[in-house]
Amino acid sequence: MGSGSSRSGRSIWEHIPAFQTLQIAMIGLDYSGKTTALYRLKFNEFINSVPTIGFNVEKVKPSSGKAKGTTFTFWDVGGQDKLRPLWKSYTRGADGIVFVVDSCDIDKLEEAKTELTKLLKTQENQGTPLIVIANKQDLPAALNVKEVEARLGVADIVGPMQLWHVQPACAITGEGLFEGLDILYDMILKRKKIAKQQKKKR
Ligand SMILES: Nc1nc2c(ncn2[C@@H]2O[C@H](COP(=O)(O)OP(=O)(O)OP(=O)(O)O)[C@@H](O)[C@H]2O)c(=O)[nH]1
Ligand SMILES: [Mg+2]
Repeated sequence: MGSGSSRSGRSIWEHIPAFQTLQIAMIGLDYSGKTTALYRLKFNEFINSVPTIGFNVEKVKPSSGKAKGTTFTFWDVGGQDKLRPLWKSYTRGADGIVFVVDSCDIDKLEEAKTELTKLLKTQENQGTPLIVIANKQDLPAALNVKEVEARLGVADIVGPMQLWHVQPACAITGEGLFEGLDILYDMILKRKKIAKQQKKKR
């Protein structure tokens, strides 16, 4: 086995080594469903949440999918107005950003766009893989994933090299959440691979 290979025989750049924990900042406006999503990912059950004042932190280890065996530390930060200035302390240095939106609330989507734009303007967030969770897809009033993507104008506000994806989900049932996590994992791997190649070139 050559250098750069793990015990499984795969290149270490095809998965995250078991000893490495990925840091994920989960943000978004209040009432979008972040804490509901966090507990669904952690315990695989619905837990009724109250508005988060401050943050919640949980380790999540998927038992299937591409990210199986990888440990993610999820930082779920409260989304109320007065808490939003704190977001950047969590996104700084994160391996991935999860931005949760309520797909039913058109006014709040506009506000979410403003906040996401502010956040992505920060140089240090521009390269971080981003997954937008178009949450509450179970509700009849929910905009579909394409409409959410268009209203947020994600393509126009991400950094030039930023990897991103918009994932439809329902945090109550968990539908779409682990698929989203797998996609985020893939983007994080891709980014690490690119960073390694660039380092080699120098
Ligand atoms: N129908 C439906 N309701 C949801 C979904 N996800 C969350 N909710 C509900 O939305 C409300 C807000 O959910 P939270 O998870 O507390 O929202 P949050 O983003 O953590 O809010 P803050 O902590 O204030 O930032 C709760 O009543 C949840 O039960 C969903 O996918 N579908
Ligand atoms: Mg919360």
